[in-house]
Amino acid sequence: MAAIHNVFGPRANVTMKSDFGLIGLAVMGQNLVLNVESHGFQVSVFNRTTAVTDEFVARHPGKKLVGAATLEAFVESLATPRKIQIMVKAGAPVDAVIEQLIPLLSPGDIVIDGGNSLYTDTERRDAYLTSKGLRFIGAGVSGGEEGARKGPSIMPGGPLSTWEVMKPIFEAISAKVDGEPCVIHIGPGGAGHYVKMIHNGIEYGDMQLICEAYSLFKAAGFTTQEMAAIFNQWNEGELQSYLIQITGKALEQVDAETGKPIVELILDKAGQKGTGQWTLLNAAENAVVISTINAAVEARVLSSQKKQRVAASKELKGPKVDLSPVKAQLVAKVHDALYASKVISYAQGLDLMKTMGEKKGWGLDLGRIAAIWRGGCIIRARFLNRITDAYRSNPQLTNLMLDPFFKELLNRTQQNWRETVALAVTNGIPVPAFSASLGYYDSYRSERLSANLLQAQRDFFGAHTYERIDKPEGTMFHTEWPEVIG
Ligand code: NBP
Repeated sequence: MAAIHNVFGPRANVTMKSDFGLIGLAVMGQNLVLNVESHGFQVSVFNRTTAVTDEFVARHPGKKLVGAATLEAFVESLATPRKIQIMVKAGAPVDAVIEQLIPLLSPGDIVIDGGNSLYTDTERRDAYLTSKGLRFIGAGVSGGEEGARKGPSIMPGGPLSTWEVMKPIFEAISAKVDGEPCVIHIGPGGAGHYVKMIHNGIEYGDMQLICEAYSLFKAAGFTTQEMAAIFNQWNEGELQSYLIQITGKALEQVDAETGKPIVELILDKAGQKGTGQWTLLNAAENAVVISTINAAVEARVLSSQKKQRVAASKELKGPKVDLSPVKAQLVAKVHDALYASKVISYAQGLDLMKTMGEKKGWGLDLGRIAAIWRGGCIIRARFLNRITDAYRSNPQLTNLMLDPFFKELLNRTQQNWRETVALAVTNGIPVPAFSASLGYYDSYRSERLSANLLQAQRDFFGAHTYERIDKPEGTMFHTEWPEVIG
């Protein structure tokens, strides 16, 4: 028989089957295992590199962990129907693990992919595993290392009947807010991973907006400690959120070697793993505007072009930065710009989820989705309660901006928001997400846009026709435009 390492003693519990199995003991996998185990479940673990399994099990003596050196031993150690969560690097590794598992499993066993998989991959895997008589759940798990250990927000997609089997474990290990678990059945197929993708897109937006606030404060001459105090104070108010909280803490952190704020020593090149770009592609495919998230993804791209930026900084001119006349009012102005832009970012993300949910027939409940983001995940924030309330009072809400609470918020903050964007533009400070959000807001609230001229242009060069404001809707017209030579 293949090796099974059991912390209870040589053979004491080998016959006792585990409630749950997890494959992939990197940072997320290890922490999820400890979380599941801490709720009274016995967990079997497997990692491609066996030394990692050995080391992990050895580091946690006395816990109900069963470490397996082979997949065969791992599968054999689980109670049926088996519940196996894969937490390996997204992409080809997930398919590789599934291929290895299939011959070892029995009909009705459940495979859960808890990584950041592309929802279309999840749909493909769902169909494949179903054709093999197996059950599949594609679950987005948010909250990073800490969330995985203490309670993540979980977004599972798949058949309702499979969710019912997994519900006790998922509800036990998820974060809780006001006694409610931060996990619901999102919908069938790829719905869970899709919603996790949107969550990540919104996370990109939130992070970029905070960084733009920081760049304005920095340009105005606030010290890093003063900025930390601003974010700490904001975390006590309407903007209270995990990302504001960690921003304050990050700004406070001093480098042991130099005594300088660590943030000021970190190279300004942002990384990304792809979920933001997936969100952009999906928005483009569905003709939904997510300009704030778009700006956030593109800001990371431009940041990564450090060498080009350094060269351009010596060639391309900007204005002289002088925010001193407004420094005293800047905190209040930027606060409102951040809050309003954040609302726009969520409005856009929710619009995309609504559009895709309807197209795919997923039956997404946007209010309940916002509710499970209140705890455990990176975008957890006080104002998510307001989104839940908005969709509870009007499940058909066309756009979050039109909910009474958010409408009042935007009406109240828009002047400071405009002034912040104007100050940034006048001083040459890039605020692509603040300004993209404002552009969306102003476009959305415009009764008449400049698309009349655009339609004229289209009809001019391509005879694409147009409608008229003084004729019935749907009646198309074409003008014989003058010929243009040269
Ligand atoms: P990684 O994404 O860094 O993946 C490392 C794990 O994948 C290791 O256990 C590794 O085994 C295993 N693996 C690889 Br790589 N290729 C494999 C293959 N062909 N067959 C079997 N195993 C393979 O781990 P992570 O950061 O814990 O993330 C796990 C998943 O959770 C990812 O999808 C990630 O996007 C998602 N996620 C991560 C976070 C986070 O904060 N890190 C948050 C939310 C979601 P080895 O030890 O043998 O190399």
